[in-house]
Amino acid sequence: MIALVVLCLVLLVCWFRRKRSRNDILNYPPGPKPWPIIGSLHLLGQHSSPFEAFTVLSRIYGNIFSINLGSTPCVVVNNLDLIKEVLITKGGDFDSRPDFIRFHMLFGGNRNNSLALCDWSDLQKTRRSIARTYCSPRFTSLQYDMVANVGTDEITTFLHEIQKLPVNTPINIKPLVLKACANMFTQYMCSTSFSYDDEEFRKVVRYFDEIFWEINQGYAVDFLPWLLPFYKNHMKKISHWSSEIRQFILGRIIDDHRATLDYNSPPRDFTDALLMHLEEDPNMNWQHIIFELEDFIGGHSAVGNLVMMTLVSLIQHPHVAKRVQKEVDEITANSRAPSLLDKSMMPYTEAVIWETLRKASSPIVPHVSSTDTELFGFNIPKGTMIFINNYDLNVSSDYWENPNEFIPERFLSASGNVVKPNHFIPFSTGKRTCIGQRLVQCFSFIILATLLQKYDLTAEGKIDVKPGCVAVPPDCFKVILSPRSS
Ligand code: HEM
Ligand SMILES: *[C@@H]1O[C@H](CO)[C@@H](O)[C@H](O)[C@H]1NC(C)=O
Ligand SMILES: CC(=O)N[C@H]1CO[C@H](CO)[C@@H](O)[C@@H]1O
Repeated sequence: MIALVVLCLVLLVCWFRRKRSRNDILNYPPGPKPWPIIGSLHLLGQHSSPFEAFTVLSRIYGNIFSINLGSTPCVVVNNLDLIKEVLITKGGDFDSRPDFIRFHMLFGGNRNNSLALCDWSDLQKTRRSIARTYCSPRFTSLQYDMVANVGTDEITTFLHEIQKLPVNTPINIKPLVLKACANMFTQYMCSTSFSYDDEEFRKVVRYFDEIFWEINQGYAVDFLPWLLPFYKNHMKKISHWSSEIRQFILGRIIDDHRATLDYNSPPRDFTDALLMHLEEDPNMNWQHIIFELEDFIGGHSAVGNLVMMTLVSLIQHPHVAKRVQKEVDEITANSRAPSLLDKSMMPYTEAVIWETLRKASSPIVPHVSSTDTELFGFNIPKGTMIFINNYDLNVSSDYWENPNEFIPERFLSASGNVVKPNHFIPFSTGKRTCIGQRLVQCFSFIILATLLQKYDLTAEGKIDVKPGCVAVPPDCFKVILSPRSS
């Protein structure tokens, strides 16, 4: 008890000290007056997503405002000009990431091990450049063809597995979708895939998905680190997931690869490229390789969850599903399976994925200023957390016609090509933009086109998805698959 009181006093003192120091800053962005200890966290609690709260607050304080979350000073930017300033023009001043304890737990005790959650460094530059060739394969490149082949092979297995499940009754399809995605990723990046019945594989795919959900959640402890003792079990669970994943990747993927690596031939895949780089670059160590591979293989959960989100869109909008089916029927003449190479001729299907991403408007991982800087005349000290409110970019009627409706056609030009407006940045932009976006588009397309070619999709009752989030919970809604009659 005494300890608690002392703790509170210390926190209060810190709070007053900090408040004074932030008040001393000239031209700091305006914002709500923080409460002791919790800052303005309570203002977020009243909304279904923090980004909804940010949008509401921006109507009061303007497009750039400050807010203290716990003891962390944050600035929220809400319009396209400001967002581009943070991500592109001044990208170098805002290239750090938040220092949440959870992020360290997920990556072997140091978030710098993670590509997405580390601060910027020369190492990060190197890691991004190795990843680019493989994880952002360009149309018509060797890698793109590999992605197409891997997709086609895996989808055959996936359909086979689906056919083992009952039709016309609600089934738990997410684990299958995730396993298909995981195999596409491991086959493409590591030339290895796993049986759907493999118990270790099943477990690791589940852990990856738990982590993906976890990263997409906000927790009070992120901003109130002194709550940590109450999260002890949670943190233990997180490090358990990630250490199991690490063992799997080492034991079932890397060991084999290393044994068969031929330094005199071109790399067979991403894993080879990483291992070869280890020999050449003194700044790269064994840990970095494992973590980088783990990060990228983990990308499959993002794809799987996006596929699930898109299934929700299709179930909620049967006329959209019908149009996708029409497109896939026409392109395949009902005589073969769709493949990645059909994508450029199936703009509507692609537009459905973009529209799903728009509606989900998943938040961009927060950035942190790595130096004292300024934004449109406001001073931003080093260490300020910057929230990019891309939720506003998706909801605002300044940017979209009928923003609340699901209209894939908004991404189609008059001549039927896919067009994305400049203000649509679901993968962010600039120095720390998403590296996996091309793989996302390729693999999600293949899975969705294949499912829709074979099945009508429905669900029992209404499906609820969390707003402002591209993740669905590890245990989520069920889907009814009915073989198409025509
Ligand atoms: C639905 C799918 C996905 C969405 C919506 C998405 C979106 C994003 C966003 C918004 C960022 C933050 C960029 C920034 O801070 O400016 C990001 C970063 C990143 N993404 Fe993705 N992503 C997806 C899938 C993937 C996949 C499949 C991979 C890997 C194959 C991947 C790899 C990365 C990496 C490595 C970063 C960190 C880059 C850095 O901080 O330097 N993402 N992603
Ligand atoms: C992470 O990397 C940055 C940039 O290199 C460095 O300043 C920081 O101290 C590192 N953090 C940890 C916890 O190692
Ligand atoms: C206009 C529009 O589509 N708004 C959506 C933006 O994203 C949030 C979060 O997912 C949705 O709730 C809105 O409907």
